[in-house]
Amino acid sequence: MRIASADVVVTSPARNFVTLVITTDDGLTGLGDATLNGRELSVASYLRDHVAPLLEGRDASRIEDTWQYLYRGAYWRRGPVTMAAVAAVDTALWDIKAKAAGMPLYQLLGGASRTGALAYGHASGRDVPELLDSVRAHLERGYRAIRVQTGIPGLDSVYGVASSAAGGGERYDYEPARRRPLPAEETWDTRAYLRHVPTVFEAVRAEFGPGLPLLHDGHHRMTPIQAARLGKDLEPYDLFWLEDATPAEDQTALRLIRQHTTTPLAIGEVFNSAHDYTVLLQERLIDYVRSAVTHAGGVTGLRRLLDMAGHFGIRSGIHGPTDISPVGMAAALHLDLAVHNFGIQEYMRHAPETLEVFRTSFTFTDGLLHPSDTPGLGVGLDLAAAERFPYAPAYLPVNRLADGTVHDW
Ligand code: GCO
Ligand code: MG
Repeated sequence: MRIASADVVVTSPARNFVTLVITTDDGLTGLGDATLNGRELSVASYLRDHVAPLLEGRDASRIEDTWQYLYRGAYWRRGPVTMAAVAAVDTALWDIKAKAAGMPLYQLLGGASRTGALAYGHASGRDVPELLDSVRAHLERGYRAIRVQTGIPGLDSVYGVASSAAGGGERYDYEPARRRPLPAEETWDTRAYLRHVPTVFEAVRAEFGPGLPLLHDGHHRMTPIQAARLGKDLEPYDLFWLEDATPAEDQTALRLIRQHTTTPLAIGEVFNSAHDYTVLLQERLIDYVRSAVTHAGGVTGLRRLLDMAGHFGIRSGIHGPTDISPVGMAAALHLDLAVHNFGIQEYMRHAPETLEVFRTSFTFTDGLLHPSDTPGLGVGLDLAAAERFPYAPAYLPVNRLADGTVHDW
C-alpha cells in the first residue's frame, strides 16, 4: 500500500481549516487536520512545498517511520507549524491503517477503556445573569461539565465571552476568526479580573449546586503569584480545573502556583511536543495535559505524551475548540476512548457550515462523546462543499494593557 498523492485542502466553512488528504495506490483515503488558527497558510505551504513530495511512493503502513522521517529528517524540530504538518500526515496514515483493517481507530489503539468521553462545553455571558442562562442552555443540550467565562466590569471584550447571548453564548470562538485585514485589539486588566472571577463562581455554585464539574480558562494572562491567588480564591468552588493560568512556556512558573493552591491545573494547548511538558510532569505540577492531536504531532505524538503523563498519574484534557477541525476532533475521540488516563474532552460543537464540509459520525449522548464504529477516523470530506467556502485571512485578537503595553491574549 503506497501513497499515491498527498493534497492540501484549505477551506473556510465558518472559519479556516487546513486538511491533508492522503490517497493510496489501492484507493484508500486518509484525512489529517493541519489547522493552525490565524497562521493557516504557513502549514499549508509546509505540507505542499516540503512534505508532499517526500510522501509520494512511501509505504502508507509505516506510520512510526514516517513520523520519525518528518520529525528528525527536517533537522529543524518542533514548533507549531512543523508539528501541525507532522500531525496531519500521521493522522491521515492512522485513518488509512484503520480503514484498511476495517476497524474504528480506537481498536488499533488498544480498544475502548470506557463507553464514552465526558465532554465540557463553553458557557459564557457578558454578565452573570447572561452566564447563568448560558449554563442552563448547555445543560439542556446535554453537557455534564461546563467551562465558565464572563465579561469583566470595565472591559469591553474578554476572551471566551460571546458578544451576544444568541445560541446560549456558544459562538464566541468564531469571533476571533472573523475576517479582517488586521487583528482586533482588546484591553486587559488583570486586577479587575482577579476581583471579579471568584464572585462569578460563587453565583454559579449558588445556582447549580456543588456537583456540576466547572472549568475556567485563564488564557495565559496572570503572573505566577496572581495565579496562585486566583487558585486559592477559587478553592471553595471546587473547580475541575484552572487552565493556562500563566504563559505556558514558562514551566517553572507552575511550581509557585502549585505551592499555594489545591485547585487542579491544566496547561498545554500551545505546546507541540512532549518535551514541553518534562518539568510539569516529572514534578507533578499539573493535573491535565491540554495538547491537541492537531498541534502536537498527531495520534502518534499525542499517544506518546498521554502515556508519559499517565506514568505520573496526570490525565488528558485534549484541546477541542472549533479551530480544531472535525478531523482533529475525531482523532482526539479515538484516543479519549482508548487511553487509561482520560480526564475530559473539550467540545464546543462546530458550526453547521463546518459540518457540511466535514461529514462526521461521532455522537454526543448524555454528556459523553463517542467516535463511532465507522472504520478509520469516521470523518469524510466533501470536496465540492469545501470549494464553496474560500479561505479569507483571519486573526486572533491582540491584548494591550490600559497604557498600551502588549499583554498575553
Ligand atoms: C480553549 C482555547 C481556545 C484558544 C483557541 C486559539 O481552551 O479552547 O483557549 O479558545 O483560544 O484555540 O486558536
Ligand atoms: Mg484554553
